[in-house]
Amino acid sequence: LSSRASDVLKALDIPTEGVIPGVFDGAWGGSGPIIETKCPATGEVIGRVQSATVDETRIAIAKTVEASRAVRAMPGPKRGEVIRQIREALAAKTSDLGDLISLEMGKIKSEGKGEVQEFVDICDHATGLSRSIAGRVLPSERENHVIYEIPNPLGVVGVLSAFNFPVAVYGWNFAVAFVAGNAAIWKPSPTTPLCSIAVTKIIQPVLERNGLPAAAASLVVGDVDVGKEVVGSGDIPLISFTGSERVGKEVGKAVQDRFGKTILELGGNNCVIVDKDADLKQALQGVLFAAVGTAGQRCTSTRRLLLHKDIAKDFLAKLLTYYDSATPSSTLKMGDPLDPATLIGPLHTEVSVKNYQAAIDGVTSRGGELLTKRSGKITDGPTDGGHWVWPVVLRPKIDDPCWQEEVFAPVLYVAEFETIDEAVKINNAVPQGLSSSLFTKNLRTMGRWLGPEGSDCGIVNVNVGTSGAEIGAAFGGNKSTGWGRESGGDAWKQYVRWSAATVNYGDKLPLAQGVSFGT
Ligand code: UN1
Repeated sequence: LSSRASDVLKALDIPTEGVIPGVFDGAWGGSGPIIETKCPATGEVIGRVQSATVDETRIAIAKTVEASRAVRAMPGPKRGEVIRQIREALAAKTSDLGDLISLEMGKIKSEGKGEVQEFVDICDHATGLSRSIAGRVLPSERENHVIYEIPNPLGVVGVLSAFNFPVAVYGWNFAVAFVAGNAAIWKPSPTTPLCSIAVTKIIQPVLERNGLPAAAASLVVGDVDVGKEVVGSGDIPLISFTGSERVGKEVGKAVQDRFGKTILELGGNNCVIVDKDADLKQALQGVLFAAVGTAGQRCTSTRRLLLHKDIAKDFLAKLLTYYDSATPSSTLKMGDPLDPATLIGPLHTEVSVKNYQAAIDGVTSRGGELLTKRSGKITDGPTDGGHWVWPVVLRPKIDDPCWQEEVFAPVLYVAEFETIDEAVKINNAVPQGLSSSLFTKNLRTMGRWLGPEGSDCGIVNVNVGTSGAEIGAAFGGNKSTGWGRESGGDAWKQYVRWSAATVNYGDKLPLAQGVSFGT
């Protein structure tokens, strides 16, 4: 193990030798297949993790169910206090955990750190929520009656997270689910097991210190069979899944088949519209971060860029200057994710590289134009053994099928528009509905964009890029993105079962709607 990997693992209490247990159900274990986790920048194997068998997954689910009883018995504000302590424990490890995210996922140092910060932020939100999670008291039409709407815990929430946010997405779900009175079982992406182990090791002692069974934050590292066991379990009323539309559709059907609930965070096909009156410098910055940042591997990354025809040529020329300068030594520095000066890291896996290449080949073979000087896999990349690619901008044919699909890589499609109505129509003319941005200084255009004739996405920004949302508002997308909402806002309302309770404190039994029934 390289010294930097071993330093980070040691700081996070992860063994640097031998096999690392990838199952936690109150105790650490696992006897399933060994998963080798690799650093995307160097190919170095940074851990060998023993995954869960299907039987172990079942046991972990049962232990999580048991733990959920202790969580729901704890008063809400006390649960908030536990989350506050978890927040402190996480904050103390921000730097090491952030570095582990960079090492295992491949995102740059400040984004690794930012991801831990996102977990810290949601803990703050959840702690506050623990004192304000509230139902309602409603007037009844009947004399001496009152109606309550009561939120009660669901039990266990299953969280299936993706490789690109190996820490924060679990955080959004765990923190909110927990203050709402639930335990959680986590099935992370098989390519980022160490991040999930590190997080669980931070949470475990806090739960134990507070007299709770640590299986309230269970973990099952594993592949499809483990995921299917969690998704299919009748003991898990809510499945929160982040990943592709293809897998999300299967998850949605499987959970529906047993009448469970889902929160789905699936593909994004996020569009930026730059109008002719926009602050072009600001728009350029916004597009660059959202399209090239995280090497295009956020579900909120910008995939489509629509430029007003009056500014298109100049804007594109400037944008391409940046793209074409993306080298290990330029201002848009590509390189080792842990070097603080780096802005572009590697793709996560070789599969991502293949998808990236297939997208470019597809568009160009159908008559689309490659606008950047370089494209393809970089063989002599900034580090040996990494999944390095040139970020690209393409001008596909206007009816090319690529416009409809998410490619999880730094591939940006560009087109021009004449009227804002046309641009909004193009924004909405895709199956997905996650994030969208309009750059404008025009108040009327903004009003239209935010209203019923505007963007149909879950995130509708103005003069802010498509990615990098804060936790305050509920996060999620519409249409084939799955309609799920997580993190802030009213997202917590999905993590409870609602009861409508009519209470009669009189001595008669009047019926609603004036119905009479003899007696
Ligand atoms: C994701 O890519 O799965 O808005 C989540 C953002 C981040 C979360 C992205 N706060 O880009």
